[in-house]
Amino acid sequence: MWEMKRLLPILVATVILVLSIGCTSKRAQQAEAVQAISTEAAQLRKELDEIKTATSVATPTPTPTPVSRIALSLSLPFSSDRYGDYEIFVMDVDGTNVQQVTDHDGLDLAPVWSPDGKHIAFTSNRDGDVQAFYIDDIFVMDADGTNVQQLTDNDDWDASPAWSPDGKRIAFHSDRDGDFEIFVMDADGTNLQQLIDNNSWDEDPAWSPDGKRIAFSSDRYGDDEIFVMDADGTNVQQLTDNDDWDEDPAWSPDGKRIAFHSDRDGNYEIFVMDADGTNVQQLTDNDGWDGDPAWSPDGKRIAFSSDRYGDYEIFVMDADGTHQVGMNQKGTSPDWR
Ligand SMILES: [Ca+2]
Ligand SMILES: [Ca+2]
Ligand SMILES: [Ca+2]
Ligand SMILES: [Ca+2]
Repeated sequence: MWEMKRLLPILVATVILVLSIGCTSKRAQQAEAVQAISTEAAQLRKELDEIKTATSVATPTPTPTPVSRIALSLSLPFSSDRYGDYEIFVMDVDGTNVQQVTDHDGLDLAPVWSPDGKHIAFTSNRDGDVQAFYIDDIFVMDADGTNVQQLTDNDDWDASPAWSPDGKRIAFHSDRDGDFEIFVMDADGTNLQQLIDNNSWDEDPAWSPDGKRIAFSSDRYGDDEIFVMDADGTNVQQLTDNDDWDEDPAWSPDGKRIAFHSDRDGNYEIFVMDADGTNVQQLTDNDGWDGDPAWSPDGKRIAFSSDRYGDYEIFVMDADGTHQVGMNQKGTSPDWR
């Protein structure tokens, strides 16, 4: 019995020790489990952050689709100017939402969108005698009409600007050497190059969508024909050949076709041909003047101006000449982006 009395505390101590070891062991296991969960959570957070980073790189902020609009020039009806006060307007493709983007006594003509749609190049005599029709320079402005910059500055007739597809250069025609020639300059007006030098009128440059060629019209063989040359002025090829006036070439966005206007039926009509001059098709046919063709960005339609109902108005048709619709908007020189 005494033995039991002696042994009991030892036994109790042993039991407590065993239980204590057991508890300690369990706490250790719990701690290990917590540590493992914590490590796993950290790893998951790291992976999640990596996924988030990867996702944000893979999907940049989407660029809003630019709204397709048509720029045009229009003579304001209530002007004291001798030739009227031409201003540049832009409108939606259905003829609504018309906005005036220039407001100057000078003649502001022939607007052309930069390829990114942010700027409009145009022709104006605003820096000099606003009564003088033949003293024009090339200007560029933001698409809302602000930030106007003058790119050429002389007393000759610089007109018909055309952007290169990369937006870095602008071609135009000028009579600074006595007759019209095609010139090219950087989009800020520097680095001028003359591409043609002869005694005829070389006009209306239009850059091919791949940037490699420039179409233009020239009367070097009597009446105007459509020509095309490399963008450095070499390798000139004649695309039309007839006794009428073929002018104002415009490349389709895929570069396969060239629209132009011609008076080969007595008044002007819009025609389209393959880029090598073959497969000519007449798109308009009426007694009025139809000209200034400008392709839609998707190449499915062509905007143009026509006085078939009296005043010059902006029209749109399918690229095969069907569905010719007046936009109920007076104006000339449409350009579509
Ligand atoms: Ca004006
Ligand atoms: Ca010339
Ligand atoms: Ca001709
Ligand atoms: Ca006609």
